[in-house]
Amino acid sequence: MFIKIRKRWELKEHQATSETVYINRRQFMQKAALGSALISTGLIAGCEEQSAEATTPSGEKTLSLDPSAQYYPAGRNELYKLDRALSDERLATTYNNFYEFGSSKNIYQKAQALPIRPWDIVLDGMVEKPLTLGIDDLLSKVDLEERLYRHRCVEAWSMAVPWTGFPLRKLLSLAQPLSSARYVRMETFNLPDIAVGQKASWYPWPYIEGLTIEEASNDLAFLATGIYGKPMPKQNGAPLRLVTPWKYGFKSTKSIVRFTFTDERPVSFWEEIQGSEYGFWANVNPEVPHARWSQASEQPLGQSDRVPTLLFNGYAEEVADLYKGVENERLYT
Ligand SMILES: Nc1nc2c(c(=O)[nH]1)N[C@H]1C(S)=C(S)[C@@H](COP(=O)(O)O)O[C@H]1N2
Ligand SMILES: [Mo]
Repeated sequence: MFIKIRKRWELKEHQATSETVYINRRQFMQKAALGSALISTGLIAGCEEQSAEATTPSGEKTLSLDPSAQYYPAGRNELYKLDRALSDERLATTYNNFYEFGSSKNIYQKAQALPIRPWDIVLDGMVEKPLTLGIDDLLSKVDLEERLYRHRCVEAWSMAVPWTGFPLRKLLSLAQPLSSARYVRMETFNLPDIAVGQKASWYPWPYIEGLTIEEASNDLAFLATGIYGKPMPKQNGAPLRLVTPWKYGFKSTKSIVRFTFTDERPVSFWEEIQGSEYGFWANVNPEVPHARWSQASEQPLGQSDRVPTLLFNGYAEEVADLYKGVENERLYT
């Protein structure tokens, strides 16, 4: 029996607000029943201290198994500067949101079940050239770079991390989108036999998110394949995850399998669950509170003091122009 000793930097779950409080009582009871079933079969992780470097059941290190290890570390693009210290690597890779593996933050062990090879990515919809390509093929076609970005979860915790990846538009251009396409819709895997959270049928799986073509073409919109100079850990969205640092973290779709070009605004996972609280645009704004909490400040992982939240999470100069002409929409939820 291991007793977990909480470090000073660890956030207790109740100190960060949760996206899931909306769940109605019936769903909650189902969830509670599922939760206690998992506890009684010993499947709930988190009673012991674990290394961030994951190990497979046979004891091999997952990171050394990643066939893309040769690309890391990639050179840093110095254009992307931080106003704060980087978050601790262990925290950023063990305090996660990845509902496919459960709604607690401590899903990193369960996420190790995700098979990340072979991994095909489909580009379809309103394109000149629909295509499917494997992640290793994709990696051989792009130049990886490292960028230091802030990340702000709608729950009001934040981090600052070094992502490795490439601009989203580099991938999208491979499919030659039609000029009539206005949005790109992103989809995560759907593997309920592997991802225990996807057995929860009250969620609208698979996880869906969307951006306008203009947002997706912005320099900041990044597809990350790694973090901290290494291939992406599964819990952070291996092998390919979106990073849009001016938006709340739920926009940054993990473990993407499909990009679909469309002229209809995609309805995202969280929007479908609770559209009054989670909208399409979801740009960070300290002055627009969430329906159930303030967004004025945030709790950086590993820090005891909260810090003020910045408009567009500090990226206004890069992205504010994207929202000219749509000022009347709910841009900040
Ligand atoms: N597929 C998928 N992507 C997801 C989520 C998720 O539950 N499933 N959670 C989102 C939320 S709310 C946040 S804050 C970030 C968390 O990324 P991290 O765990 O790497 O910090 O992932 C986002 N992407
Ligand atoms: Mo989030």
